[in-house]
Amino acid sequence: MLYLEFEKQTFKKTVAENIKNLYRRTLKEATPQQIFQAVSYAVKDVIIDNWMKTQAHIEQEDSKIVYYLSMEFLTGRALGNDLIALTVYDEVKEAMDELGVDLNVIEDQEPDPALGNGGLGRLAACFLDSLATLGYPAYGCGIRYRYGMFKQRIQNGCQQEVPDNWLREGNPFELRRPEYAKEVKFGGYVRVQYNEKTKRNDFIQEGYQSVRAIPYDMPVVGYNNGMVNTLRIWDAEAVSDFQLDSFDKGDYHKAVEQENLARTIVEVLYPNDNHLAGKELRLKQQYFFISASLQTAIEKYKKQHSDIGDLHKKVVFQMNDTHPAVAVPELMRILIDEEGLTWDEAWKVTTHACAYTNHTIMSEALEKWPVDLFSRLLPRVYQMIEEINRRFVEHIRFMYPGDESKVASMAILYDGQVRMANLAIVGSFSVNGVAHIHTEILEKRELRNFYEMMPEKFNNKTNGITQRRFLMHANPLLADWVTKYVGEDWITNLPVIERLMPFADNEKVQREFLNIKYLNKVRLAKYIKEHNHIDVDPHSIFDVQVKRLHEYKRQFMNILRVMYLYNLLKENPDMEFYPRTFIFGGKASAGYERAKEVINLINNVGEVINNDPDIKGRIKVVFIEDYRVSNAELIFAAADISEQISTASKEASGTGNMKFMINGAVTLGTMDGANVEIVEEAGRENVEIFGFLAQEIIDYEKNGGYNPLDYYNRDPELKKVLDQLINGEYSCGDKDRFRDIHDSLLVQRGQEPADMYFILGDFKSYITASQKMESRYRDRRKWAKTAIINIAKSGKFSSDRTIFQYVEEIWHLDKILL
Ligand code: 26W
Repeated sequence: MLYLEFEKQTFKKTVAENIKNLYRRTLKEATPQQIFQAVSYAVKDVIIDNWMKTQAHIEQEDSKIVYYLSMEFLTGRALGNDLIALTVYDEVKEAMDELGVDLNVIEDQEPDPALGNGGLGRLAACFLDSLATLGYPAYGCGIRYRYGMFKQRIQNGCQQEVPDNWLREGNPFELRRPEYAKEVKFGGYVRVQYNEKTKRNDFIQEGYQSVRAIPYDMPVVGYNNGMVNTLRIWDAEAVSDFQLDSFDKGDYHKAVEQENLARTIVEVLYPNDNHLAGKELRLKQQYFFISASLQTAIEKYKKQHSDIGDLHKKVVFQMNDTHPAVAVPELMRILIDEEGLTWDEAWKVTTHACAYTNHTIMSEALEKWPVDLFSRLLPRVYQMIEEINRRFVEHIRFMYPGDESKVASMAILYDGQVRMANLAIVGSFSVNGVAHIHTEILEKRELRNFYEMMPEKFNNKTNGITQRRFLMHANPLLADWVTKYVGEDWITNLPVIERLMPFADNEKVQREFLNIKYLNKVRLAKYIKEHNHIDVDPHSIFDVQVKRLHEYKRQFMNILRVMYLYNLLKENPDMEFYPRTFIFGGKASAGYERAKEVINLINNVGEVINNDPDIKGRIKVVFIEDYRVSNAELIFAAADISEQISTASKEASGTGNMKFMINGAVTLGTMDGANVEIVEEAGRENVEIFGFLAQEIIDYEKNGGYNPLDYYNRDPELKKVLDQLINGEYSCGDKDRFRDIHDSLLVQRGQEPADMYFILGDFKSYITASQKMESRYRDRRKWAKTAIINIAKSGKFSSDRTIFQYVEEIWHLDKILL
């Protein structure tokens, strides 16, 4: 079916009209940014009709809706993506060409909405894409941060954070919807008052401050199906405009405070990944968007239904990690205080409507709030938590009489803290991990007591990525090549990409693949030349690690490997050595000193190696500044080797690993997260695996016995590399610059053991695996075969598969047929 009648001449006319109306300019006079705005408005015009139709249809069918609650949505740019979804990318490119405008340049005008940190936020964006494409009714609910993830600048080799004012030029894809504004209340106290009519106590929050939550809607366009879902992100405004006369009434102070609250609450995304800062403002952000989103869902439901006790039949709330877990007590509060349900009725609805996804076992990421902070900010919600906790603890004691250790590990309120993960588990009907090994670790270790008590809640949903953005948009050459051999079904049914298998051994096909990879490497080399002023050879091996900086992800181990290879080459200038370009990218949280030191080390090592004539350019080291969705697309397409080297058991899933795979890069990694499933799919012989297994790491952590000094003392090459960290070699003689990260490997710090992430223990096997990759690469035909098999076996890792499993096993939604 044709969902869009695209008329090139009309489109061109609309663009010109838009430029005139918006800027009083002709196309010739317009800046690229102005053309971007004009084109985007023209595209939105097209989308709006489908958007309205979809929403009317959902209402008419009275479909069940999933509300995907997430503090982060890392959508990336909309224009190119929407054109692809509308299947008019090529036509619009043509139309623009005829106007003398390069569509790529126009796409580059759009800022990346960076409303997320890393994996969790990008996963949410992939899920929205798949939901719309598969035809399921869904709302993404989040926050419209004024400032998203900071922009990263590298100065003198160090990370500098620059504010990201992504809304400066205006966002043509959003729709402000003040008519759906909601009030959200903070603080004050709860007054209890007997109600003669209902014969119940009323609980009335008084003396509070409130903010007005204003929704902005962004369309989420399904691929070639006419479906448009909504990403609803909330802005905050003061409830009443500043009134001078309130000064006279004596509420001047309060008026100012309310203004400030509204201003600060959506000001900025917390740039922490896997680390809780524990700031009150973050809890305010959480409650703000959750309360507004739940109010929306309930209001929508009540438009068509009178029995609030059946809410869970039409609505499901998926909580993206514990950040939205306040949804559990907030829903209880609304159902009891505002809708008049009894506790038991409300609990039934809540525990049938809420579901929770866990994305990490890193203990520093566990959300806990001090009781006094929580109860001061959300007094009535806190009372709900107290009662949920009281009943749950009673239940634990009933099931495990005399075993207070169960209470200690599972209670929601403990040690003066609210434990959000426990709240999320108790309040949900489903708890899922994001890769097999991760779910298994949750069940057997991290959440073992919960799993034993309520095994039926637990399930796995291995993550996925959208092939529409990460193959079709990111790598048009490879996308066309895939289509040539398997047809275009892969766009909405990725497993058919396995039809490539018969071609994996075909020399002509291999040559085509290698050529496309080469062209993509040329494209990235150009980007690197422009941004880093470094010449890299597209014939060299592009060995890439891009992801947030974190000790457990072990970028440190990677750069130690580069230092090791450099030493080797210096000592044996005539050795066989295939030219290799080591590419890094990723942001460190602003306060994460060790991660920033690693960024500094990478850049300094690059500075030394890239300028050493002795090695004749055979090693290059590049740190790509400001890694984000838009440049990620260039990077995945150009990669030969995908570095997935986390300490086993620590990376819940990873999704970058899948983006590399689908672009024909070969994984060099540990048996961690979804790497394990990549190995299963691609076959052991088509990846390079090294390092301790998760069980070995877990045993070391439990029983001790790991001593990094053993490795340091026994391996002179490794010792040399570590010593170079503190002899000034890579810091212009400053012996202290890298002392902290050096010591983190060798010296115990209080509770923290030396080399917590087993870098020294894995180093040797990492080097070996890395060298094996080099010999694999030398055999060009064999390499092409391996890469093609990886692409062919990537079918499982589409987020379409993941979403289908969520729908079938958790959400139980019906497909919309437009
Ligand atoms: C409270 C601070 C904070 C902020 C973000 C704690 C935890 C997070 C996220 C859960 C971290 C995150 O993004 N986790 C990643 O989620 C991806 C999607 O499931 C996985 O692929 C990654 O392995 C996991 O690290």
